[in-house]
Amino acid sequence: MAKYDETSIKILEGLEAVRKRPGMYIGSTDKRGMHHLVWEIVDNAIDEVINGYGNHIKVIINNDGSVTVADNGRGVPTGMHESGKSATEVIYTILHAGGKFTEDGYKVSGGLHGVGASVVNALSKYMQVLSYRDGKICMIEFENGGKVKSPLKEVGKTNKTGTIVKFLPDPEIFKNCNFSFTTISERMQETAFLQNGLTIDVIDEADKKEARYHYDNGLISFVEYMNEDKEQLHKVISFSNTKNKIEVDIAMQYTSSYNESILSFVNNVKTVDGGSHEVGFKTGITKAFNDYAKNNNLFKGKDTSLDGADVREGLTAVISLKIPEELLQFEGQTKGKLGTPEARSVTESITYESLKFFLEENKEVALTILDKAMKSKVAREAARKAREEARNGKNKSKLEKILSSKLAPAQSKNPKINELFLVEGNSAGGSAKGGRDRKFQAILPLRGKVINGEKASLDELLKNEEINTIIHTVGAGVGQSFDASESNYDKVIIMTDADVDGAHIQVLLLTFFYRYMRGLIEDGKLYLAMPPLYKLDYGKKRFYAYTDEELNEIKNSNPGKCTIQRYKGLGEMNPEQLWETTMNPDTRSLIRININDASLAEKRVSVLMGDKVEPRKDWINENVEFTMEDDYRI
Ligand code: 1YM
Repeated sequence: MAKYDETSIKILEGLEAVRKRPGMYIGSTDKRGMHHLVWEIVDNAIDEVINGYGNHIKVIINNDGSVTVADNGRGVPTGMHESGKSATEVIYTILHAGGKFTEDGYKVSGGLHGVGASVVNALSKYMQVLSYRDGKICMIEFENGGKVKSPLKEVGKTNKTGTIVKFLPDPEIFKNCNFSFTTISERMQETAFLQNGLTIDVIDEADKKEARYHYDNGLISFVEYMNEDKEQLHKVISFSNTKNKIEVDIAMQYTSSYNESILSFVNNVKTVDGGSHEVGFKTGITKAFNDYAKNNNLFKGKDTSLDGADVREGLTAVISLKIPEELLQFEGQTKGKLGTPEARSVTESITYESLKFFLEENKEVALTILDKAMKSKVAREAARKAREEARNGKNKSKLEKILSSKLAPAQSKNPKINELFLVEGNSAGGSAKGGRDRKFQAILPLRGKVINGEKASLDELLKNEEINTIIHTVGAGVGQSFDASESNYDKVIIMTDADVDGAHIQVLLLTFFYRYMRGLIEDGKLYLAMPPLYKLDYGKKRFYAYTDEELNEIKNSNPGKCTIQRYKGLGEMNPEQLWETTMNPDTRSLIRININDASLAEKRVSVLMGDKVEPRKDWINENVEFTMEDDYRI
C-alpha cells in the first residue's frame, strides 16, 4: 500500500497537472499525442544507446492496447533516493526528474519530447517498469495516472541488464485512439538510420506484423532509402567533420526528379522547420557548385551563376548535427527550427570545403549535377515567363474561356468562406453543380487525366489543361511563387469516387498540391470529401454508411428488413443525396490533409507515384501522413 505523505501529495499534484492539461506536455490528446508517449519512452532507451550502453530496442504493440518498450542498456537505477523512495519511483513520478541523474553532453530529447517518463505515467491507466540490473530483476507498478500500485520490489534474478517499460494509455484521455504499426515503424526506421549499429524491432501482436531496422551506413543508407524508387545520378556523397564543438554529418545524392528534399536533425531530433544548419548547407552547396562551374569555364553566354534553387533540383540530403547543450537554441512555436547561429557558419564551411574537394576528385559526377542545374535554370526561366505572360493577359482570354466553360463559380467572392470542389468526371460534376449551395460552393469538374506532378517539370505541368485550370481557379500562383493567403477559397475539396480510380486521382492531385501548392496543405485548406459507401433503406428511415464498420454498426443497431445499395460512384447519387451526404457542411465528413511529417510524405509520394499499385492502396487506407482529423468526422 502506498502511504500518502506531504511529498507524495506534491508528486500527485504534479502528475495531476499533466492530466489536466495534457496538450502542454505532449501536444495533443489525439492519435498523434498518444504516439508521443511511445516516443518519450523510446527516447530514454535511445539516450542509453547514445551513452554507449546497449544496442537493441524492441517496441511491441500489445493485444490489450498497451505498448512495451525494452532495451538492453544498464537498467533504470533502482537504488534508494534521498527522499526515501526508490530511484525508479522518483524517475517515473517526478516531472523532469531525469536531468538530475544524467551527466551526458548530448541529449536525444528536444522540443516537445523529453518531457519525461513521468508524463507518460501520468497519462497512463497502468504502467509497469522492470529493471534488470546488478543481477536482480526489480519491478514497480503504477495505476490511474501514476499512483503507485506496488512499490519497487525484487521479482527475480538475472544475468542480463536492461529496462522494460509497459504502459496502457488512459482511455479517458485518449479517446478512440489506437497505436499504428506504420507510424511507429517509420519513426523507428528513421531512428535506426541515425544510430549506426542499433537494432530496433517493432512488433504488432494484434496484427501479427514485425519489422527490424538495423543500418551500418547511417546517413548513406538513409539517403539510399529515400531515393530507392528514383533514378539516381551518382553514388551517395557523404562527409563529416567537427568545428567549434559542432559535429556535422551529411549525406546527399541527386536523382533525375525535379524536387528537393532536405531533412535535418540536431542531436537526433528532427528539425522539421529547418534552421541555421540548413541555411548553411544550402549556401555551402551553392557556392561549391558555382565555384566549380566558374573555375572550369562551364558558364556559357550571359549566364554567370546558378541560383540555390537550381543546384537543389533533384537533391536529396540528410543533415545531422551534434551540438553541445550550451549552444542549443530552438525557435518557432513547435521548436522545430534550429536557431544556433554557429551552426550556420560551421555547416556552411564544412559543406563547402568537403564538396569542393569531392567535385575536384569526381569530375564526371560534377558535370552530371551541373548539367542538371543549368537545365533547371533554363526551365525555371521559361516557367517564369509563362507565368508572367498569363498574368499580363497574353493567354488570358483563352484561359478565361476554358474556365467559364468548366467552373461553376460561387456567388460570394469571399475567400474566407468559399469552397472549391474538384470533382472527378462530368456526370458527378453535374450532380455536384445541382446539389451545392451556390452561395459559397464552386464546382470544378476534372475531365482529362491529371498529369503526374512527380514526373513532370513545372513548365510541363503548366501546359496541362486540368492543372492550369486548377492553378487559375485557386488564384494563388504555383511553385515558388505560391502564396496560400491569396487563395480564392478557404477550402479546396477533392471529391472522387470511392474506388481505385478515385483513389488514383486523389493521389495525383495530392502529389500536385504537395509539390506545387504546399502552402495550401500547410494552411489546412486542402480536404478530401468522404462520400458514403452504402445507402440503407428501412422503409421510411434511411441511413448512409461511410465505412464497412459503420455498415455493420447500423445493421446491428437496426435489425429488420432493409435494402442496401453500394455506391460505385458519385454519379449514382442525385444532387440532393450528394448534398446531404457529402457536401452539406452540417452533415458531411471531410478529411483535412496535413503534412505531419514531410520526410514521410516525401518518401510516400515518390513511392506512390512510382509503378507499384499495392502501396498506394495501403496508403489510401491508412492515411499515414495525411491524417484523419476527428474534428471533421461527424
Ligand atoms: C524502455 C525504456 O528508460 N532505459 C534506461 C533509462 C535510464 C537508464 C538506463 C540509466 C541512466 C543512467 C544510469 C544515467 C534512465 N535513467 C534515468 C535517470 N528504457 C529506458 N536505461 N543508469 C541507468 O543517465 O546516469 C532516467 S531514464 F533518471 F536515472 F537518469
